[in-house]
Amino acid sequence: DVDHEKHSDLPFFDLSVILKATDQFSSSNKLGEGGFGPVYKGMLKGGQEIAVKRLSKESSQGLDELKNEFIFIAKLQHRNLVKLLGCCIQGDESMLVYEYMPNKSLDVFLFDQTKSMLLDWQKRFNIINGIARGLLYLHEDSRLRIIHRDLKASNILLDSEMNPKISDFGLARSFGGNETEAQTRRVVGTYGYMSPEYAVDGLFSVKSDVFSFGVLVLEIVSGKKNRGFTHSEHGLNLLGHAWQLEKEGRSLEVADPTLDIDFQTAEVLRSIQVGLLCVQQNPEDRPNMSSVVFMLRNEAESGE
Ligand code: ACK
Repeated sequence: DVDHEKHSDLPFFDLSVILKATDQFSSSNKLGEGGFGPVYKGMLKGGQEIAVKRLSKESSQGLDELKNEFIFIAKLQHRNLVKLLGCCIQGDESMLVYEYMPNKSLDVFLFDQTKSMLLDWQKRFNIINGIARGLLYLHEDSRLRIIHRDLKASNILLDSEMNPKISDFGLARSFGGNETEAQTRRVVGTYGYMSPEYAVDGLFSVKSDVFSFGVLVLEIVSGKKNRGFTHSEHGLNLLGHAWQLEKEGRSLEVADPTLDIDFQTAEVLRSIQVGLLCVQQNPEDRPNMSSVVFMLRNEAESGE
């Protein structure tokens, strides 16, 4: 498996190194607020740029989430997962240190009018594919078998070439053996991306991640944020629109029609169809991630 390389020696950074790299967590270095605390940009002595997730002291659930993230992500290496460089636990400071992603999150790109123009269809399709592969690795690699549980546009980071990397493993859970489904009383995640069975009954499985992935796909194709349980309706509108345009022999501009995007019909239709399959009400009707990757790849290769 070329995507997988083992994390052999994950370093423990000295607090003084991190303080220096982040300019003592100065406010001008702050990237934003993450699940369990603020995230700062920094630079190591050798020039490598880093992002430091610092546990905020008010966050009671935070330490659990930080540990959870460390335990899970330390085991993983894949080109579509954000890379953990190490951690720093000293005194009352707990931090995780990541490679810095210069293009921030997909959320920022997708829903900002000027930035979204930079996302042509090729890039969008590459992002959809990358997320699918990262998720497939989490779900089906026998060493991992991880459910992310909080897949959403703001948890997808973009590298300098606009390749997507899944981040934020604070809520991830692993499932062992034959176990495919679990239930929780504390429903955590993000409304709009949550599958109905998870939002209503707290039931989660790989299929709840598949649902969130479907929402993401429809958002990436349409450039529009989804809210609530109207995804399939939204997706069907898109699909109908795309087919209509195709019949009329016009180029597809499924996203904002004011954007001048050169859409490739087959890939757009395929992506919308995959998105729609993923957001079906019944978890058993949704495909697993290997089918998703297969369906997407099929089209990408025959389209070339
Ligand atoms: O959407 P953003 O700009 O990208 O705001 C969030 C914020 O920190 C809280 O999660 C950003 N962020 C998180 N990890 C990284 C990273 N490795 N590189 C760059 N930005 C990051 C994220």
